[in-house]
Amino acid sequence: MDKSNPILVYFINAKGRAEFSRLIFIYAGIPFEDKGVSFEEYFEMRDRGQLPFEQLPILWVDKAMIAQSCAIARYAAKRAGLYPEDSLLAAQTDMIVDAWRDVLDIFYGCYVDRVVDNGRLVMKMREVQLRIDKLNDFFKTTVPMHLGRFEEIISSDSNSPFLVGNSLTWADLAVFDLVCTFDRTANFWNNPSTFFYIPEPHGPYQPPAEILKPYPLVNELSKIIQETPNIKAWLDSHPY
Ligand SMILES: N[C@@H](CCC(=O)N[C@@H](CS)C(=O)NCC(=O)O)C(=O)O
Repeated sequence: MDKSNPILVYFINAKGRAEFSRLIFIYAGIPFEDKGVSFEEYFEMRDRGQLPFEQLPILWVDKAMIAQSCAIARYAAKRAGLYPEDSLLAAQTDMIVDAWRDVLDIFYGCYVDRVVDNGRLVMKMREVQLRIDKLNDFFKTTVPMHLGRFEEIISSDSNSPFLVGNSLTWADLAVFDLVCTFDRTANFWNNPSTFFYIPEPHGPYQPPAEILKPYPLVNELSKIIQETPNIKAWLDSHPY
């Protein structure tokens, strides 16, 4: 039995790869500590060998630590009752969450390259124009392909607005997280203190408008989640 509140550690003021797990905890009303760290604190943790894969997010559960965003989210989903008990349904939700991870990997790849520097695997920021070119391709190709697949998957069961089965699972929150991230009105696109901000004169970058228009079922699903009291309160008070 887990005793204390889990502690989710990620970069301060960033949705990034931690927001999905936050949404799961928040949706289910599971208290957790949302611990933001600066880049300096991250480097310290990394150099002290405290991060298994030298990256964030991590989750502390009592004295145990979990790294990797999907593993953290899966743990949160099981604890929240949002991970199906049926093996096949569970695998179908895993499929969506793996796609969530693919999309975020490509999204981050628009901003950074992973390179070996001094014998260490690190992220290196791309130059600004390349970031913009990659983001344009990303929004033209990667995002519509994935949203289109999510739309098809929801439409395969006309009795349910959800991706898998007939109740909300962590897979729905994964897709919702992507929808929120690619919303052009999201704060971070215009906030110079965030990782995703593209500085002037090239930026700020704005994702295309009405990204959900061709995907009415994904849109409907997002609205259902957005109107859930816990999620609504979180979004209304969202700091970043
Ligand atoms: N596969 C990992 C990727 C984690 C990852 O890329 N974390 C980034 C932030 S989103 C990081 O810690 N970057 C610091 C670095 O690698 O220098 C996961 O899904 O958690």
